[in-house]
Amino acid sequence: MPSAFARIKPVQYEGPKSKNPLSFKWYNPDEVVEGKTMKDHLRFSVVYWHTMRGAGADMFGWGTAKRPWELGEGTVKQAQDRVRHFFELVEKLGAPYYAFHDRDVAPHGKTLAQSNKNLDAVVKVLKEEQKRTGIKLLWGTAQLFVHPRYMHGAATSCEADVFAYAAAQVKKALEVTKTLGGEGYTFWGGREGYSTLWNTDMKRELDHLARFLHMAVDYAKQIGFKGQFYIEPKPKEPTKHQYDADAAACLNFLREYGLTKHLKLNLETNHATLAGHSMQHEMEVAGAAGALGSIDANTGDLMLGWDTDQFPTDIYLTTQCMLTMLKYGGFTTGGVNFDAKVRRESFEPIDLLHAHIGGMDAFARGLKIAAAIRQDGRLADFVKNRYRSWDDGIGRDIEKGKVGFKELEKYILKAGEPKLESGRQEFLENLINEFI
Ligand code: XLS
Ligand code: NI
Ligand code: NI
Repeated sequence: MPSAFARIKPVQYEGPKSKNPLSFKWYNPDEVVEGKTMKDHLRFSVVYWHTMRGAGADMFGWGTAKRPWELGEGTVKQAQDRVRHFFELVEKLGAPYYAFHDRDVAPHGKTLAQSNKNLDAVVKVLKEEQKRTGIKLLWGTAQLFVHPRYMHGAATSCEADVFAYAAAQVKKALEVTKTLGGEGYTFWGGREGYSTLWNTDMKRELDHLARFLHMAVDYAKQIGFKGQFYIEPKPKEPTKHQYDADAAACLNFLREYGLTKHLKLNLETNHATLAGHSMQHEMEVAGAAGALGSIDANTGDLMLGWDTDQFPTDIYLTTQCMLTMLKYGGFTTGGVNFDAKVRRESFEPIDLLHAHIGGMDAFARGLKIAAAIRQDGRLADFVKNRYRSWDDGIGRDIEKGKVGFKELEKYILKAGEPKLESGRQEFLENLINEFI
């Protein structure tokens, strides 16, 4: 079978001076940063859904993308062939990981049994290709939002039979993720939300979602799946309100239902901005709770209010991500997963290479800049110094729980008006620019 990427050479690091658009200017997999190779820091992952199945359609127009692997009748055989094109691309990019949904690798069947059979046939090829290339599965997931049966939600559907169907689908998805040695499993709440509260029993739906996640955790134990579970926040799209709205909402949900031990967060940049947050904010919220798991690396367009899922090229963004990631010890099970798609106008397969190369370079640069800022130390020193009043005296007594309101009243009557220092935002912005 002639591959769509046969003429492309493996992408190599050529350094910032190179004019070759199909080379890395910054991503040098074996280069060591803070004691670890770039490859191990960044753990890049390519997604199957946008990369292979994205056709470039939008609500005003048909797909535009030229995709040789989509020419066919949508058979299982075609799905198997598509996998080989995908692995060739990932291999040439030198990305160590990938991620997929059950229904984007294999076609829907008329029955669940048929869908499972289709999936098994494709998983066989995924396994062969993983073995051939050494590329690993970052996480698997089930697509619980495309089929009309999920119109009211999956785990939060008003129909118990839909919950049962979704459970059966996730059961199978967990099994294949385990078979493929997946390092994680992600729950993104596809249609778990509502369009109107007039028809919604929110409390009951949330209880059901928690029940569903507990069942998944139990089943993983039964089959010996040891991968990390993730929940992926998103505030809206496709529903008006998604229950997993942002990192804080997810953490509250996990705590309320006794699930914090079992799930970490998979944060996505464009979802953060839809929630009115920066990606760094979301990562800090997760990191502070010990739940910073993985990231879906993309970006939105500030002029458009949608989940446009563009490839990340903004060095400030990647620097912020990597600063927070390094602060919390780096990725362990997770990675930088490009949940991103090329623009509708970028319709040729080669655009997929430009897109991923740009994203990988932007993150490599962000990593190097973050490491340089940490090595320099002025930023960390500034923050540490800003909180020095808590290191001894009354500050330490408050943190240690040694004093209450009465003691503080007595203290402040004596000490008088507090003395304040500037937050120096502009000074710090200039400092960061020294490194970018
Ligand atoms: C959609 C989500 C989705 C998840 C996987 O907005 O980002 O792609 O990452 O189901
Ligand atoms: Ni995502
Ligand atoms: Ni998204």
